[in-house]
Amino acid sequence: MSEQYVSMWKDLGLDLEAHDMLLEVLGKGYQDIYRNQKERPEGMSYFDFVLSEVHGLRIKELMDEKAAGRKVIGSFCVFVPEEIVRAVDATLVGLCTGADFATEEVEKILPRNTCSLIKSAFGFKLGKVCPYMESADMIVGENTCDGKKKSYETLQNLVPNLYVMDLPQMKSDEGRALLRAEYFRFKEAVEKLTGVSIDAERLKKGIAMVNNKRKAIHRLSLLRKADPAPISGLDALLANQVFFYDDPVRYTDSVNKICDELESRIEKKEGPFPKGAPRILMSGCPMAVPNWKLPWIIESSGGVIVGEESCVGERGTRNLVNDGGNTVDDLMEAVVDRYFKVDCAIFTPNPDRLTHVEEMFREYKADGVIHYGLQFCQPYIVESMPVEKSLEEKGIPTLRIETDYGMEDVGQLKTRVEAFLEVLKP
Ligand code: BJ8
Repeated sequence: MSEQYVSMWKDLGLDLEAHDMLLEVLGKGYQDIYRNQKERPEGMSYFDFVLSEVHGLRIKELMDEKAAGRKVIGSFCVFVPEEIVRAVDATLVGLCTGADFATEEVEKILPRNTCSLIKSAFGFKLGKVCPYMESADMIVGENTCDGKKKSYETLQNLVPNLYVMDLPQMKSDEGRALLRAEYFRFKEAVEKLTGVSIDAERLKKGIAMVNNKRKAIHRLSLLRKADPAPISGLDALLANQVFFYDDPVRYTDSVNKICDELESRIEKKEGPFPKGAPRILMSGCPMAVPNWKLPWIIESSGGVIVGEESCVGERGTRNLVNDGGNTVDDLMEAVVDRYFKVDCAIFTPNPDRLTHVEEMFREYKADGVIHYGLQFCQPYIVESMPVEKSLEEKGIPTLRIETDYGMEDVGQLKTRVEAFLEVLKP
């Protein structure tokens, strides 16, 4: 990324030296993992560009929006409803949580045995290297897992603009009522932040924009049913990750263009992996940029990932908001209905997730499931056991992996993944 952004980063209060280091590591990781793949769809050049400008041009766009009076809202969770943010002409961005940074500093204020995702958010803040966090006018935390919920009490002291959204833990009528009340409270908060009052027309527009984005990425997902899969899991993951950063209209167009290309690849039976390569469904914790470790291990060992049962994947993108209502209240109810279906492991009990993993396994014609749990993530690690049990009862091979953002366990993980892929071979 070029010199032209230095003054912007300085104005945002970034630590330029640390930020340079981060960009260097990110660039190298991207080169090694992404650019070295074979037979990538041409349309992925768009995502190469987005990634190369993720702290540059995209931040410049956000700064331009702010200069024009629009607001930027940062989020850590797919429960933050983008439709409501769009309805006030604000922009929702996912905050950086996919890499270790300033770990020593983080462990002075959070226990060492906190999951990497939470530590990463704090590391980017303490290390002053996340331009998204620094440009946000409001940062939304959500009471999901205990780690996040409690760490927001500490984050409150580090950022001036944290808004905490309460979330239900049970799929009951009371749970839905809580989500509904919280979404109305959030609506009021963003109206206050922006000075824009949401009417039905605005909310409908927001819903349409986000629905279109979800339709496009879901179209891409469905194309991965083909054998050979027309796109690698790494590239599909990247498209899912960029979902949280990019301009939504441009993103939708770019994903649809790739889908057109993938359709013609499917006709020609082309793909980055040979027909018959072991097909993997990933399930578990979300993988934020640049967390590509496990997918890279799987695909460099000859497996192809054909789906992600994850918030950076289908858990985050399945289901659209019904845009048929004509009043703000009707449309808000539809927003609540859509998000209340998200089957995050913070819910108890959470039987829908077990059903979805199995459905996805069958729909994407996978040969096995790899469950990815971040170390110290209680909800997903505890739930990985019933997931494994229910899959194995149906004869579906499953491998449970627990890891973090460090690279120390790459060799060991590779050995386990290779052995699993061997079992899946016909
Ligand atoms: S809806 S998955 S994005 S909460 S990995 S921080 S759960 S200890 S990220 Fe999530 Fe929303 Fe749920 Fe999705 Fe806690 Fe686990 Fe860490 Fe996690």
